[in-house]
Amino acid sequence: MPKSQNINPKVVRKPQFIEFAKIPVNQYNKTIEEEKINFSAADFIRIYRHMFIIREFETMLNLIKTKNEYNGINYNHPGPAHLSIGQEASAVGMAYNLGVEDYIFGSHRSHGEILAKGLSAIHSLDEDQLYAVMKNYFGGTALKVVEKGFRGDIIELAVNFLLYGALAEIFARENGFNKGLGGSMHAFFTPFGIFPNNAIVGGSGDISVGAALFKKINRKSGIVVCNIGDASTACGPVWEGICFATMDQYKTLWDGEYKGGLPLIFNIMNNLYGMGGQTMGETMGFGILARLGAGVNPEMMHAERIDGYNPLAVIDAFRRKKKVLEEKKGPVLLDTLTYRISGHSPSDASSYRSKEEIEAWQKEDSIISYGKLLVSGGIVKQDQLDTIREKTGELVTHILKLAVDDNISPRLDLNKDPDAIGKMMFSNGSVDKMEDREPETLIPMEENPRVKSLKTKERFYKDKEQKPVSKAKLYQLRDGIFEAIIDRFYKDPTLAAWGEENRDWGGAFAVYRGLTEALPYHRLFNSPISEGAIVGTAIGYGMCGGRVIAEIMYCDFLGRSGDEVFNQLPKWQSMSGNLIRMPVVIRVSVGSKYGAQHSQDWSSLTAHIPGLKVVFPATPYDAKGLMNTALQGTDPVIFFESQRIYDIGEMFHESGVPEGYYEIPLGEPDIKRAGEDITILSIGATLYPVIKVAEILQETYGLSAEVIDARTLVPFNYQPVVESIKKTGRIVLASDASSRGSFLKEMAQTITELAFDYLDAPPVVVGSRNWIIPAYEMEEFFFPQPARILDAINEKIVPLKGHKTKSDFSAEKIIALNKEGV
Ligand SMILES: Cc1ncc(C[n+]2csc(CCOP(=O)(O)OP(=O)(O)O)c2C)c(N)n1
Ligand SMILES: [Mg+2]
Repeated sequence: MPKSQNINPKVVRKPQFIEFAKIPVNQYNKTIEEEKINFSAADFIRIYRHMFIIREFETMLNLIKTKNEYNGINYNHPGPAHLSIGQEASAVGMAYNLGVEDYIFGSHRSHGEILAKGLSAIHSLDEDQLYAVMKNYFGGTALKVVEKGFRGDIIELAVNFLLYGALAEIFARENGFNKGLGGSMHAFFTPFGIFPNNAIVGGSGDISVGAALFKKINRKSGIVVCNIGDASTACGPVWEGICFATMDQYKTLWDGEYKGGLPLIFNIMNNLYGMGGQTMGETMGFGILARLGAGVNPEMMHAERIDGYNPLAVIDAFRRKKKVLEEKKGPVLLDTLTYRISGHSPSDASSYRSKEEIEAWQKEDSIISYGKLLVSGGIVKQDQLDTIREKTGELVTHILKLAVDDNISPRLDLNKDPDAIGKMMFSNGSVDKMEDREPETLIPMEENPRVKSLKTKERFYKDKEQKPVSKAKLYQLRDGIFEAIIDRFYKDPTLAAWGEENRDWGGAFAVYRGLTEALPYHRLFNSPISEGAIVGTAIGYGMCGGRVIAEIMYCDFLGRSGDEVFNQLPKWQSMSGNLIRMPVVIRVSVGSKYGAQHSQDWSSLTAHIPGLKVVFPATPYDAKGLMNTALQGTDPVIFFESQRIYDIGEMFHESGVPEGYYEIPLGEPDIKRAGEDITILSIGATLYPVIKVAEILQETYGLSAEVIDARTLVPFNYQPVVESIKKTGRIVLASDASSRGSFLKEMAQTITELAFDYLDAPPVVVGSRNWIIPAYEMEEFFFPQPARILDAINEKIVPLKGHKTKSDFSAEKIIALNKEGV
């Protein structure tokens, strides 16, 4: 508990100076003779070969992109190819000491890193293991291609497999490592510890932290390397990831063997440029990038600049830094200095740098220099190196031939199965626990004070005498969410939860009250105010095999995690060819009373993004059942909770909220009130004003309304809604989201298509106004209130006898408002 760490004013107000230690810059100075202790001749030569394989692979890609031809093979590749010609020593040096249990993450420019890590993995595995990896991957389809007619050992077969899998992926072929759904900027191959590249600059900055957390929390061996570019250090996810990775609590508050820093290296592939912006001297102010470590923690992240043009200097640094991580003193920041001789992309005219500069770096080309070093050190003769180059050219030519042949390497057949990609959007698993071991908890669940107190609560909002239960005795919606979550914590040992004020405080809205007593720090902890990294780390944790609940305190703050929620979380399952799973639940609390930046319902934004499941319960029974299902699943779920109804009791499920475990399938709307004359479909907390509308319709106008609670936005079963409309012929839809572009509009449009023949009037949407949300005292003018919903029904669906309309739903008004943009 941070309470145990007293902050004494006498100490913190004392005058003093902060002292910075020296940051080493290019301090590697071993001779080749000295390195002979560390490397055999075969090792030295293997390093050369790996560098040259990368060089030739990318030279081929460059020629294919610019000339549509390599060694007599013609091909047009319209997709991306961000080449790293010049950076090979950095990639090979980085991967040299890594085993398959060590994970790398990358950027848009990571072909070299993938190949280097793959080649290093091939070297570290024995032949049986290697063959098993290749045979088991997607049924061995890629293996079959490279195995045909191959003569050589398993290691060379695996080299063929690696190059083919990567190239087929770049060319969007089904035999690619990710079925062609990842492509150049997203390719990965987890059996070799190669985790996703990322087309969003800096995207790996927080995801990789989640992977390191997975290793730490689940006591897995291996380290994580986050390979990102120098320009990405200005990106939010990178800074937030660094903050997340360097929190004091790992060293001060986490217990026993969990104490200590994360096993993570931020390896900045510093090629000195973004696309055209020069980081040192133009777009950043750090001068030497390694300086960034200085401000982050007292260890200065063990930052160093290393010469990424010399593979031996990089290997040396990684060997030393791995030790730092083994001593639990991570994370580490490496400024791996390198240079991109190729353009940012093949269309880059290099207008931002001089010819002289490029030539100067070419003169020091790492492969040529390293080759000379080996020759001068008596390790190899020049003709041996020439042979390696020649054979590599033949290998790359062979692989290219295989990858561009439509018969050998077809694409996913979308003519045969037009839904093939759609089927890969979700994994749709149902898994009690992600690993089979005892979950670590602090006390038996029955001894938990909140669990005990919930036993005394009334699980329906009225008692036996039909009197409303007092708030103090009422089982509330927040209790339903709590019960589902604590149950899973005692079931799934990998489950961890984090977010702002998650521990001690009990979650900002008391959903987690009682969890601090139940769980050690490494399973429930407070995060920095880093909404991007809260979600980004959850993504990394999930894709490595852990289940996680991350919390966004207010829906409005989703904007801060926009990239993670829109670009990362939804995409990695399908971009892996549906190989990885993403058991990540993001709890998002929708505010009220706090005005324009703390009360918005953005559920529609998330529902728009393919690859996310979106849930918005409105009752304690639904909240518990849906959270149970979300936590049983293997897909990313955005779980919205309205602050307006956290303390509401169960009003619909007459036997109350069950004490035991039950699931409610995602996607099934629920009829909360049966009726014959008009259907009202609501999302989230709007259920309650809608129920009021149904009562008024019945009592005042003699109309019986059928109220359907959507409960889930994605997936969604329209059948019950269509069945309802078959009876009623009318529908009004309501939710708290601003109506323009909302999910209600999507639903209204789909319903029109599905139920046009049964409708007597168009589906009418009553959302919130297209304004800022005003202060609580004016909220009634913003959110859909019963009167406004009745106005809409009266004006647009069925006249309500004697009803006096206040809101203007006329065509003129709709046109005028849209014209004004409100
Ligand atoms: C968030 C984001 N902004 C901009 C881009 C366009 N872009 C692609 S690469 C790049 C430069 C990245 O530089 P750096 O991080 O140093 O990596 P490098 O390209 O040098 O390997 C830019 C601006 C992008 N892909 N993502
Ligand atoms: Mg760069």
